[in-house]
Amino acid sequence: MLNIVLFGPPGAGKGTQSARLIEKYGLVHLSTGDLLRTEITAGTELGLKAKGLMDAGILVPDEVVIGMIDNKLSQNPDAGGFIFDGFPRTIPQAEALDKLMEGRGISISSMIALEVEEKELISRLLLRGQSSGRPDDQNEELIAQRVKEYNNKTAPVASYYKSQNKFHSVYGIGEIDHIFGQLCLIMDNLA
Ligand code: B4P
Repeated sequence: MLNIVLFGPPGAGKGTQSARLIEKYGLVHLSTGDLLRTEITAGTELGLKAKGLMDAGILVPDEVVIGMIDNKLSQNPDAGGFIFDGFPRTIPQAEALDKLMEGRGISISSMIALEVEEKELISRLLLRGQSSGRPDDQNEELIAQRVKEYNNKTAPVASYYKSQNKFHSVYGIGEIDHIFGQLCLIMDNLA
């Protein structure tokens, strides 16, 4: 059973590559960003609280996203494996994920990081903002704030998986198909 954490800064290509990986490997996709946006669209209390933080480029509280992942794991007892996209984003989230997996007799196989320089992230997200209308993709200052949040709170999560010898990385600039091929090489070696 493959359980993969797809890692990287905002705009690195996590969502883009997850869509291809789930199709090829038959995994269940768990994106905390997508789950939070679903709550916002549905106008739930959780969504209302998360919206202000997300629109400001700030991470939502750990207990909120950990609870969402716990629910989704319970809803998919027969999954052949999972891709975690945008989760864990803090060390407490990584520790909680290990516990949630352990309680179900499974574990994370590997973290795969997409490495992309900040200049490229900003131009990709501004471009996406023109068509998606996502409030957090609308201006350079806001995107820089998300990258800052990533550098402060999320980048250390890589060390958590390095210390477990589960860390791999791929250069994330270039053709989407080529990057997908590099990810598949790692996935096939894990299988
Ligand atoms: P997310 O939805 O995870 O947002 P993201 O990081 O911007 O998405 P992603 O990185 O997947 O985008 P992609 O590269 O695929 O999070 C949004 C917010 O939700 C966070 O800021 C936070 O507030 C909150 N949140 C989510 N999870 C949380 C958690 N665990 N804890 C706390 N808060 C949480 O795509 C970017 C663009 O690049 C696309 O337009 C794509 O087409 C393009 N692209 C992709 N690959 C490319 C390539 N190789 N070349 C050129 N363009 C490419």
